[in-house]
Amino acid sequence: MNHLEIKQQILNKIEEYQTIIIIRHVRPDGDCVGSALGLREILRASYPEKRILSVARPRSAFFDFLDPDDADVGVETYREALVIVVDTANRDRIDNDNYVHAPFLIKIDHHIPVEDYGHINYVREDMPATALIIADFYKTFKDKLKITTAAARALFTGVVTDTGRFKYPGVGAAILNLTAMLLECGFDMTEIYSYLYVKDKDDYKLQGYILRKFKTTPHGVAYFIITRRLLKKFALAPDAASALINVLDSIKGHIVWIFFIENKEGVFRVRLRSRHVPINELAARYEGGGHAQAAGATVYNRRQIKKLVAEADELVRAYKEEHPEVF
Ligand SMILES: [Mn+2]
Repeated sequence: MNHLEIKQQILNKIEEYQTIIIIRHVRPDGDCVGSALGLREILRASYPEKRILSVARPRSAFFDFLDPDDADVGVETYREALVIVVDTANRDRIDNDNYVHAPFLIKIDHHIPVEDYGHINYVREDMPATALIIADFYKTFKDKLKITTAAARALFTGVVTDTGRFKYPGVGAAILNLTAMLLECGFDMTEIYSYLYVKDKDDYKLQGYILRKFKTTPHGVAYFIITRRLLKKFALAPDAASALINVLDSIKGHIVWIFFIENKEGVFRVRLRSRHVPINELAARYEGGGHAQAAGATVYNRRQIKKLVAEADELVRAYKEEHPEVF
């Protein structure tokens, strides 16, 4: 089935249901929140007679500049609702368990398709943000659908956060054209940046600490372990700390960078990033996955941290050997 056929099927389902509940993944990032709220606003504006909700557990206060989510509703409502899950690769990461009661489930995502948990699975790996999939969906049916300033603002937030302010691979003319369409809806881009760039002073102090203390491997992996003790010392939530991974993103010769964040005693969430060399297969060996250049995993002790770092180092060694022109 081509993209247009899937989009048409999704639109048919949206038209068929009176109640539509949009849900997302745990620990939502800007793209996840932005695509959920953007889709909600587009559907509300387009179908004022329908009940359209974005239901999720409380999100980080960082996104308070976006509209709030909706209060949850009873299971009975789910039983007659269309549920759309955005930005979520696998069932385990869905943050709202009530979707199991829904008669129809649609997955809209841009991560590597590890699990087709929906009745319709619309996965666009060519899109660097789910918000762009929503923007493109609107564009495809713009004769039927309406977009609002609030929708465009939320989607734009998703696009800028998931593309690293248009810096990551996969951003080309088509993406910038979709983004231009959002900007034409008349929100203040500078205002959004003013929220996105602001960090707590403790963030900056930890950033300085990381820059002084990060470790490196012989072939070019930079990594840093954030223990619970460190989180406490800098009064930071694990999510805020893990967002600092970009601190290590431009160290000459170090094309893979990794954060290990201890979220339970001895259990570390792993964030992997890279230039050039794909790291998602490495992540998959440690209960994770993701994109070629941005992936996540989990390790359960220091020995596994060592092993993962050694494997990343070997990956970099092999890559540099095969691509001497890059270095
Ligand atoms: Mn995303």
